[in-house]
Amino acid sequence: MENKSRVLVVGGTGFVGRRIVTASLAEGHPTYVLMRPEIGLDVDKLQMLLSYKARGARLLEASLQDHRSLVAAVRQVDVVVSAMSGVHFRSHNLMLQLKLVEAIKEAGNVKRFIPSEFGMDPSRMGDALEPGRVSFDEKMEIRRAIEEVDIPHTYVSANCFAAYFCANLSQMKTLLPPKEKVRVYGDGNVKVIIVDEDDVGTYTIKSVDDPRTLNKTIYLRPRDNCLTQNELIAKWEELTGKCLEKIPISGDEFLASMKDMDYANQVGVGHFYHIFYEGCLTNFDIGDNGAEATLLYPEVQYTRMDEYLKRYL
Ligand code: NDP
Ligand code: GEC
Repeated sequence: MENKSRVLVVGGTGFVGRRIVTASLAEGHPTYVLMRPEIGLDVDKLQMLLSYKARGARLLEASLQDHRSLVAAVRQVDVVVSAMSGVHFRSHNLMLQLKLVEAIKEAGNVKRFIPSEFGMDPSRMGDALEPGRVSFDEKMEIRRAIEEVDIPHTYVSANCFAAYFCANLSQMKTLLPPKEKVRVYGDGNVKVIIVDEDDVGTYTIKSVDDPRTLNKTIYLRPRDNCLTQNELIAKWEELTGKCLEKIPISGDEFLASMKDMDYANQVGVGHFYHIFYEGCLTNFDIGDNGAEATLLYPEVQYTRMDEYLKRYL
């Protein structure tokens, strides 16, 4: 335990953050979780933080709005992982990370910073559609702030979280499996990558003190989870023994559906379009500035999607 990096998780009660905390504890890192006074009466958040403490984590009280408190928190650790919200139907707050970058800069001791990304590679999304592009633009702005002051970093490109893309067979506006009909994007043969969110936590934590990931992007590409929508649908049909009616939807038709949606779902349509029509997760090779997580950490037994789907039966 002595030679393990001390890890601070910011956004530790969030959807990805809680998995990063769990992975950090499991890996034996001295684990610190930011406790924000702004949580107020959010009893669920506080209970979650207390459960981390019971499992051996240390809670550090600090606010992103209070520079001194943040610097004091950051000074106690070697690694900072941010999992701040970046999903528009939750409380999108990525730009607050600039406060964290300022604190890390002043503290001067942090050996690795992992900003909140965990999705598509924003550096490849320069031509992304409005309004969804805002989150990529914001993630790039955070990258610029990090690189400008030479903070050692790792960017995690986690592809599609299974909770949002797997059991719903990649249908929007629901997280549950469709019962009769499934909308198929184009010919349904574009390769996408779906990752169990627990594995996102595991690979992220594996990378934090790895010299091979210093100032690089790690891409999570579990081989068996590189799937087309048709292959995903077939897995569910196999598990249920039931055949679904497939309704193909052209790219133009899908994009046109944006106009009747609220803002958060307009963002979603853009993201789905880039993933399922343009193939933005798989249409490139990982270059010298990147590394593939399952090759770096072959010891991790990642979850396959047929296994993940079983919990929805
Ligand atoms: P959540 O919506 O669960 O929020 C995470 C945390 O953000 C919260 O727990 C909270 O921290 C913090 N937060 C929210 N609002 C504020 C605020 N006003 N001030 C300070 N902190 C705040 O985030 P997700 O886990 O959904 O998203 C994390 C990342 O993962 C994002 O970058 C997102 O884009 C990405 N993502 C990728 C997906 C994919 O399929 N690849 C799917 C979903 C997300 P605290 O714990 O301190 O309260
Ligand atoms: C795969 O990369 C990302 C995915 C990313 O870089 C950032 C955010 C996400 C997704 O997490 C959930 C959101 C968002 C993209 O679209 C998802 C979504 C799912 C939005 C609206 C919906 O109705 C929806 O239904 C499942």
